[in-house]
Amino acid sequence: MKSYEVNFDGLVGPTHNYGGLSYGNVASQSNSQQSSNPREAALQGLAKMKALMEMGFQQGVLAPQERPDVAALRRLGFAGSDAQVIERAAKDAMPLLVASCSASSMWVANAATVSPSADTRDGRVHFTAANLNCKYHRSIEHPTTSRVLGAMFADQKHFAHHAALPAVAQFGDEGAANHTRFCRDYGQAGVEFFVFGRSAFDTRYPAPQKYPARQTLEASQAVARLHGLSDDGVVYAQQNPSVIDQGVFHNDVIAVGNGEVLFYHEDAFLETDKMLAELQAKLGKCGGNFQSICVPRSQVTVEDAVRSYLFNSQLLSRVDGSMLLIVPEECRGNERVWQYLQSLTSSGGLIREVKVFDLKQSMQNGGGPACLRLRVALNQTELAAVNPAVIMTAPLYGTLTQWVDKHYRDRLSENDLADPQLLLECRTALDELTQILKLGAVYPFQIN
Ligand code: SUG
Repeated sequence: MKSYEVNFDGLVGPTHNYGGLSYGNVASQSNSQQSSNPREAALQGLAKMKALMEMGFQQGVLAPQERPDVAALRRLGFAGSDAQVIERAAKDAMPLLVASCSASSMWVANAATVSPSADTRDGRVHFTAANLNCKYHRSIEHPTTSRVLGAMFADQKHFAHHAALPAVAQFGDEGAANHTRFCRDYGQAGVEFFVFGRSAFDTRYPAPQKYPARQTLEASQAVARLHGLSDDGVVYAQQNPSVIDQGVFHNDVIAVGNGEVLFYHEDAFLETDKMLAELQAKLGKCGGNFQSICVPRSQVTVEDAVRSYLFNSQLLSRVDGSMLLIVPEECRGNERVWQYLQSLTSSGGLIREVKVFDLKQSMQNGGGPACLRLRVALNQTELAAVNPAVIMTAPLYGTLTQWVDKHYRDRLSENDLADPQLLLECRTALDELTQILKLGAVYPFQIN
């Protein structure tokens, strides 16, 4: 049976703004307080989805979340009507209002970890929503994430959903941003590669000194257990703590893999040789031929990687076996990175083409092409069981761009977040969206 890697991209929500909320994420901190353009952000994301669909890749869309999150503000003690809750938060605790308005769910690489059916004990596709508990504004995503994923992948015969791990730092889980799957074919058993930043319980593992390590070894292990992965089908590796301290807050800022290939920076991991040997041996047992492409620091520094987001690219397999890299415009703007990419594609290796996308609105918050997508490997039967309204088509693209044009503002600054009208605009837009994507009631304002 044919199998596919389907990319589900996060649709940018109407409150996209630069809140400076992510300590350790250089772009989020350096663009804090700038005014944003939510309409442009959403259209840039949709343009990428459309382009991939037109290139023949399977493409889906994942809905944004209800923001401002009034229910979250109520949990923090703000009371009264919805408008009063917002007004009081704006007056007494602006950082909490900003956090409750973040459109951060757009970076769906952090929504969940997904294991394809070929890897799991019960032969179903498993999803674990990420608790994202390192940052308050992201820790409030998982309940809605679970409802949205449940509405997209509803058939329990094929799909199993797990609630987020316990919401404590020891189980910090950032989802697929630290998870890569290697395989010969999407429908065959593969090797799931979990990268962690620190261990919560084992002091032998070093930890970064400056910025937080968001993913723990124990969280990765728990997800592997929940999904019923075999020991032979899993490799754990530690991210180099010194790159976390240079702004590599997720592994997908310094490495990307797909199929049999890992594309990574020389400084990305600890004990790299041991890790590569384990990947090679385990993928070999699945009939695969593991290959790695190491980008040397002499050609691209960690700083260049963080600025350009070279590794936050999408590595896509084409039918002829060659690979394509989807990179953000910032890679073209960095001379050394662009030179490296030119030499990579002309070297006769696996990666033959680079396509550049303008995702500046998202990039200014530290979210590149790979952050914006959640990969779900599905066979034909499973793909047919997915809610068809979330699969990208030319008509859906048209409907969604019209929806964005109708509902989104083209400028948003911190003061606008206190506008009670924004809440009404967002709810009207999202109510319409749940009808377009046939999700049913998934948002707190639709349920309570
Ligand atoms: O979690 N930025 C996100 C970016 C996530 C990128 N995802 C991956 N690398 N997979 C984060 O740091 C910034 C929000 C703000 O500052 O307004 C933010 O949440």
